[in-house]
Amino acid sequence: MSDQEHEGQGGAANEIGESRRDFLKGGLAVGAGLVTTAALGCRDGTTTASDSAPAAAHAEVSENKTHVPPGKLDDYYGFWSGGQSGEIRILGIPSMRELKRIPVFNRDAATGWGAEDFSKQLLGGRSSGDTHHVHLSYTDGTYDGRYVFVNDKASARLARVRCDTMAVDAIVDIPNSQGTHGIFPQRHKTGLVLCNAEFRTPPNNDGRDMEDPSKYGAMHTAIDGETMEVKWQVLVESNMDLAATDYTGKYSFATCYNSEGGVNLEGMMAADRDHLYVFNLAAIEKAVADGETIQVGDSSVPVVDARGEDGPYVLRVPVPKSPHGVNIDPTGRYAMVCGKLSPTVSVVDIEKLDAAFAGQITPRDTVVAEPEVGLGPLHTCFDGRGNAYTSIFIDSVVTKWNIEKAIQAFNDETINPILQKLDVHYQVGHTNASMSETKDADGKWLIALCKFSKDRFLNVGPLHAENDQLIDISGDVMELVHDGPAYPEPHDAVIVRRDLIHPVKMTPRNGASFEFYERIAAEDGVDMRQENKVVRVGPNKVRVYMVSVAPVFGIPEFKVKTGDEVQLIVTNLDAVEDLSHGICVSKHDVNFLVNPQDTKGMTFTAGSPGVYWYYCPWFCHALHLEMRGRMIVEA
Ligand code: RUQ
Ligand code: CUA
Repeated sequence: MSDQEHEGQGGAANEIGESRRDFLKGGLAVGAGLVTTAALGCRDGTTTASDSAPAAAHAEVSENKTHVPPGKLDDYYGFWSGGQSGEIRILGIPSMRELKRIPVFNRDAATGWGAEDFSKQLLGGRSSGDTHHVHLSYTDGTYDGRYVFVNDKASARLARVRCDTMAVDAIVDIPNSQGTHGIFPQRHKTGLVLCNAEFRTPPNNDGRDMEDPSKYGAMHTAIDGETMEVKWQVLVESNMDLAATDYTGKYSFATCYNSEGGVNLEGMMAADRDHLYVFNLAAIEKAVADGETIQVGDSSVPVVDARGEDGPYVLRVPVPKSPHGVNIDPTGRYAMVCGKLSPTVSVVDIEKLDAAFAGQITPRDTVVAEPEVGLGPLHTCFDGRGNAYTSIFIDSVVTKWNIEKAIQAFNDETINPILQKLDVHYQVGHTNASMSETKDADGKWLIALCKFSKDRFLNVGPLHAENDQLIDISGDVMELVHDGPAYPEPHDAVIVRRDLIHPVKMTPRNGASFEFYERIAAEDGVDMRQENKVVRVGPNKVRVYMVSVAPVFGIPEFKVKTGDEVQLIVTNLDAVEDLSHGICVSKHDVNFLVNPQDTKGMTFTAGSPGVYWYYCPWFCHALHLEMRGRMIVEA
């Protein structure tokens, strides 16, 4: 047996697991040691689940529970962020089969996204992104199946995916912001999507105040989920991490892990307390309506300046240092703020926030529980039965705890709210449960998005798969049922009941992409569904309109001149489910997908004189290989 095989077996794997924990714990301790280790105090980090059954016992269970027989459908859609890939992925749950990738901020060769003209215009010349948080639009506290929203941390953008076509239809640049990280839509209706800037910058970031970080700030931005317009921003003094909204439309939330305003690690970890920002949306919108705003940069977006002290717009609820996730329980009553550098979750009673805003109680009085859940708590999700599940990064466990008991335990140390700790493999970031972010949390499945997989899969070189582990939470104890290797790096995921999502099978000829091509065709007086036409629109500019019906393109050959800018616009007239075509022009870096009833296009420069075959790259027909034509480039 090779060394590698040894690592896959129980004993060796555990040793390696422990050493990784120790390694990561060490890193954190060094950081924390700069100021204090008190916040990390109570656990040594080696305490992990004893409740979990040995790995071998799981194998059988796993097959039964996640196996979806051939031809059968999953019960849930999982929407996964794709992290550095800049995309969104759709998985079926519980099978964990990957069903689709939706290109968002990335250039995708399979579909042409990012090079195809509509998407290229949306991306504004950029070809990468960093997606973290995927959330669906809501009505009345549950998913309404209309949109998916996702952030781009790299370029401070928000994108929207239409759930009927599962394609992006809008991308907005967020002004005055860097590191857009936490986002969350309102839950009472498809209202605002709130977006947090994680990086502090000079508000007017034009060369002023660069050397004076005390003047830096960060924006909490409200974008209208229907129009995708940036409505307003609130300027706060400290950076913001994760976001959440309540269930009534009254508040939004942001965790703040750098209330110190530090610009290096030491500075960011100096204070033992940071806070949860609570934004009073009605007060902010009144200030915007009354013009009590400031001008920042050259953006026309109204900015409410809420830096410094608590006031009508923002409340700062003190929580232990460097909080990360904030999640609202399905009853809408509690906000769970994960400690990250503190082994606790602070439970904020949302019903007490009005009194705190009115100054009748202190902001800290809204904290009604602070259970100790393990070392490095990051995110919390719910089963709809009064229990919470917190991902614990350093301990590599998911901790299940009872919310009511945690509240009782706040005043009675004899009560233990912790129900179970389950080992995950390894270093879990986000965790989420089926319908957990809605009032319909159903407590069936939980996903643990582990950042490291090491010995869990065949070694494929230095870059390992992530390990998205599926856990059955329908019973009294959590049971690990599946290891899901994933290309890096899903940050967050939501699990949505399948009856809430209604994708179409044929592209509806409406919406932003369709209108984009319609406008162009209207200029040339062309009916894209009827005509095959080559139009010279300028001395060096040609538009080629082509329809496709399996297995032929409407134009078997067309002529252009070397150096011409050619815009090739193809309409797929097939009205047959799954009958996608595409077009690839040899040696011109042109290759894009056209789904049934859709229109897509790409612009390129005609190369040196010669014959260039174009062909359909999607297997569409018995005569698919014959589906091609010639572009003749003349001198
Ligand atoms: S963050 S691992 Cu980008 Cu969602 Cu917490
Ligand atoms: Cu059309 Cu292959």
